[in-house]
Amino acid sequence: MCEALDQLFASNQISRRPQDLAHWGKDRTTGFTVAPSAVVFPQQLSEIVELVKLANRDGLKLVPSGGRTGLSGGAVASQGEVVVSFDRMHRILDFNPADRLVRCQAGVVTATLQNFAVDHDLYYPVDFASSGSSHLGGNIATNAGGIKVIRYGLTRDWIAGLQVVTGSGAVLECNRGLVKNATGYDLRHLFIGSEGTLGFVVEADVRLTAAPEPQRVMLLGVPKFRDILAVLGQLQKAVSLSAFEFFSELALDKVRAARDVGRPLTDPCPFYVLLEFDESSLAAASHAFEHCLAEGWVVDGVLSQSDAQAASLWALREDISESLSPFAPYKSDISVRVRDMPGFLDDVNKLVDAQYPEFEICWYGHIGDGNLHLNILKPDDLDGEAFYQLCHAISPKLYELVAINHGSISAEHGVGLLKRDFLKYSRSASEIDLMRALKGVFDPNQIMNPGKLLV
Ligand code: S2G
Ligand code: ZN
Repeated sequence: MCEALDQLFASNQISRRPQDLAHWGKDRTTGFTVAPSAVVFPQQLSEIVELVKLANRDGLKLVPSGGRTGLSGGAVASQGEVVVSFDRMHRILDFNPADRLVRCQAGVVTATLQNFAVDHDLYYPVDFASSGSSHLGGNIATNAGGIKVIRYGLTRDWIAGLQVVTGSGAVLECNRGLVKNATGYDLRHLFIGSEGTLGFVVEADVRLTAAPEPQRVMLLGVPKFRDILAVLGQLQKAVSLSAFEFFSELALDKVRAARDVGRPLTDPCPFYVLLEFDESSLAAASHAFEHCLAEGWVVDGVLSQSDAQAASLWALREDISESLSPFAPYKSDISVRVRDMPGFLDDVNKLVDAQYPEFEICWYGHIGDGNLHLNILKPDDLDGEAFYQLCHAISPKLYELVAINHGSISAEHGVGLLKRDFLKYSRSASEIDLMRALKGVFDPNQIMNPGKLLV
């Protein structure tokens, strides 16, 4: 046990209680051992700096922990690491309307930031199902995407400044909220998406934008997977989409069962598209819908008539993840360029049908930005470990298809522990070597989130 930790943190800022280690030592990923040696709750920058220096001196390994909503094991401590929770660094420190910048501690919950923006007649557009629990620091660590990427981009696009503590204890103030800054490498963008392997994100300058005009939601029934892209093309020509999501009938079944809600359309349909757009372009959206209907790409549809109805339609999509979790799904979070989607979809479907004839396969995701979530549901009669091994063993075939399409084996959930062995399907050997070299520059003693992203 490291006594130095107890000198650095007050007794109420450190725990070795088994229930605390079990709680803070993991995220939402299943299948990995959870075995931290301690969890600490820093409350200020100086404690993090001293902790990093202590870790370098005494060989401690540190795992950053935010909202613990991760899905690739990025915040799992399985080998005696010290979990560093940002639960107590959760304040919004400053807001400047002239710059539309909010200075946040890493532990600010995403939804808190979203609500802060609304209270100041502005908008923070990065949104996803777990925003009520996820921390801004974790969103930055994985460059979180979510449901509005098609119009607003990803977390990376909204971070104007970052305060980080590197793995060697240096404090960096990256970019300081500037719009323009042409003074060399933008280190901010190295830390965004680094999954806690280069250092800690401590504070961020977050950009806000003008609130969108009122939005309308359409939910369409699409019989054929590949026609979803024809519908996307038609709608994109007609309106400015703020979201273009899809999900399968099986996903809807699981949400309906979990939430006890009715069908959105009269009859079942193999796939559904949920799209959102500016109310002012309703006529154009309706015209595009009629065209899709005439082409047979769509067989039915519903248009939100109220905010409440829009929210209930969105819930059918956003509740999928939670509704599937009782089935311990083996998750894939893959992306290809939208132009490559049709052929990729065909190939993946052929693979999935051939490889998993006996498994229930659940499709959903952000097809508008090329991101598919493929969840293989664990059969009741199959042991979890056996199921995981079976799926993990077949993953290379799926990732071969991703590689052929120059896609990503992890579109938004990060690599963490779960996808680490498959990084080579998306990144070249020279890229991986350079990432290892960068890790050595920022974290020379390999104390930061060991085993995640890079082996
Ligand atoms: C989504 C949420 C996490 C999951 O619903 O878009 O990113 O379960 C997912 O896949
Ligand atoms: Zn997603």
